[in-house]
Amino acid sequence: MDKSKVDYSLYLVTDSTEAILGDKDLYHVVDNAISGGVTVVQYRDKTSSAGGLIETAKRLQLLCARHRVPLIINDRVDVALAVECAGVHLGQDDMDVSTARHLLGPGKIIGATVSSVSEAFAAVKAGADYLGIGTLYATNTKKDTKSIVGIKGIRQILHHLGARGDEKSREIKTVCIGGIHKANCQLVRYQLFAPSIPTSIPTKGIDGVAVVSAIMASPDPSLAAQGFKSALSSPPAFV
Ligand code: TZP
Ligand code: MG
Repeated sequence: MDKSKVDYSLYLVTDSTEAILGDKDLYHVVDNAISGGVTVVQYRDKTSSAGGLIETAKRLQLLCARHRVPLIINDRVDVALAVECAGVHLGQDDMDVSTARHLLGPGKIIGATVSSVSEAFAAVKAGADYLGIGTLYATNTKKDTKSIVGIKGIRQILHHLGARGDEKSREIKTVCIGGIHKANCQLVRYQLFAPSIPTSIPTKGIDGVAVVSAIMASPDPSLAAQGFKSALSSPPAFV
């Protein structure tokens, strides 16, 4: 995998809880979601033991490798190393990005959750490959979310990365997360994907949307992913 070529446009974060996955099979859902157009998969599981995480991650890694879609492990550098997947996603309370980089080496993807301009610059400096910016909208999927940054907050972070940063900040990949559904993703696209205010200042658009429930809880994850793909690639109907 060449990490510089990863397409972040539709980033699926898994959730195995009853409230979201229900009685569906995790692998079946992920397989269908990839068939529908998901471009990155993050395995996020807050309850399994290390052994359980590794077992599931190994199966997901086989599945994702078959589709040539990168698998990222949430929180756990040790699990990412054990299953030799594409990389890891770290929150502000997880292992710090520079230590993870030291352990994983230059070829693995490291993503970092950020909610502010200062966190974004710190993650870039520490060697992150992409930023998960959020929480965009309040969501039942993550009730302990630190801050709701909204469209305005995300635009501010993107603007600072694009205008004030060095080359690494300007080029870092970004996805937004939190409360994104098919119905609002065109608006998100319109407001965040391309800098919509004409300006001479070099600013940045977002590279993708990260979603949990809109795909994982769907009775038809493939159709749900296809819905995102078409919403993200067609111009919004309301402009
Ligand atoms: N981090 C910030 S919000 C969130 C995570 C993992 C959950 C987003 O879930 P959903 O169902 O797409 O709103
Ligand atoms: Mg975490």
